[in-house]
Order: sequence, then structure tokens, then C-alpha cells
Amino acid sequence: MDKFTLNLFEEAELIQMGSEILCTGAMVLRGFALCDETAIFKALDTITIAAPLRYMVTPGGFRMSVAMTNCGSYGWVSDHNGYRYDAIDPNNGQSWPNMPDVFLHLARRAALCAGFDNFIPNACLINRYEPGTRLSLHQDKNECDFDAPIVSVSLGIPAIFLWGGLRRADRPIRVPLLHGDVVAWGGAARLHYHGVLPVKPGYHALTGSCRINLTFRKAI
Ligand code: MD6
Ligand code: FE
Repeated sequence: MDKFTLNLFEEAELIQMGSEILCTGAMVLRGFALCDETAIFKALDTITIAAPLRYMVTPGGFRMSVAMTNCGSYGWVSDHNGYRYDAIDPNNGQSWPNMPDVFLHLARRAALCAGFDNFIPNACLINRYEPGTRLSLHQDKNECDFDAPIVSVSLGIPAIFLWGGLRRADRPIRVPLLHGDVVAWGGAARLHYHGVLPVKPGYHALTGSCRINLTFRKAI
């Protein structure tokens, strides 16, 4: 993709959709993924046949409540050895499925709209949240290059995203995320704490009772 800047029309459209700045370096892009939803779910079907969603185990031995898989050159994995990125799916000894073009382009466009030029993600972590599932406050810091942003795509039933500060004790704000919303953060916001409140039961035509989150990173 060529480098470009947003024209006034594109900028006005983002504002019209209700996009908001969370802090310097962090933006919510409302409905940004909606125009790609059909292609995204078609790609997700292919990925999860090759690399099914599974419950990983924390280094401490607990089964995680969010089911995960990956696509791209690297996948985020957790087991008794710790958290890391790995080019191989431990479940089958094969490479992770390729990152589909629709994912790559969506992540690059979202990063650009949030002010991050030339984002080249090489990892996409796919998370499935069932009702009641949460993600406690954490920093994304398993990546080697904190100059690259994180792009997070929400699909399916709604969730409340917690957006905190650089210290765990900084009180987070609550950001409701709907199907198609994208959050992008980097630069001064790259290591901000964030999480997801327990997901309330609900129904979405494309995901049933679940929420799916795609997070794009430059892992290595
Ligand atoms: C979200 N997800 O689900 C935000 N971070 O809206 C994350 O922050 C996240 O899903 C690290 C690993 C997996 C995740
Ligand atoms: Fe995270």
C-alpha cells in the first residue's frame, strides 16, 4: 500500500462515525471493520479449520478462559514455559495459517487512520470470548518493537474495553466496543494498560453468543 494521508472527506467520515481519541496515540475507529465483515468471517472459517481455537494454559498452569488461535508469520502462545511468539502452532507442528489480505489491509488502514504509517503486522491473535469471559488489565509487551502499534478489531457481541494508563494503578476509562469497532494504539500509548470487562450474554448473527477479537502486532 502506498503511503497516503487522509483527505478531508475521509477525516470527516471518521468523525461522523463517532471515532474518538482515547489519549495521545490511541483511537477508537467506530464501525471501521464493517465494510469487510463478510470477507473477514470467510477468512476466519478457513483459519480456524487449519488452526482451531483452543484454550491455552498460563505459565502458572491455569487454563485461559479466552479461546485463541493465530494467523500470520508468528502466533502468540502460552504454556508452562511462559508467553511468547512462535512461528509454529504447537497443536500440529505446522506454520500458522497465512494472514489473509483482508486482515492485513484492514490493520494497515486502521493504523494509518490512527496516525501510524506503514504498519506491517506479522502476527494476528484471534480471541474468542464467551459470556462471562474477561481479560484482566495488562500491557502488550511480548513484542520486540514497541515502535509498531497494536490494532484490535471487535466482532460479534459487545464488550466494555478498559483503557488505563502507563501504571497499573491508573484508573481505566470504560469504552463500549461494538461489532466492527477498531481500537489502535501506539507511540506514547503503546504500553498503556488495557483489558476487557466480563462479556455480557448476547447474540450476534455472525458470531452467535460470542465476541471475537483480532489483534494485529509486529511480533518480531
Ligand atoms: C480486546 N484484547 O479484546 C483487547 N491483548 O478488545 C487485548 O488487549 C489482548 O485480546 C493481548 C492478548 C490478547 C488480547
Ligand atoms: Fe492486550
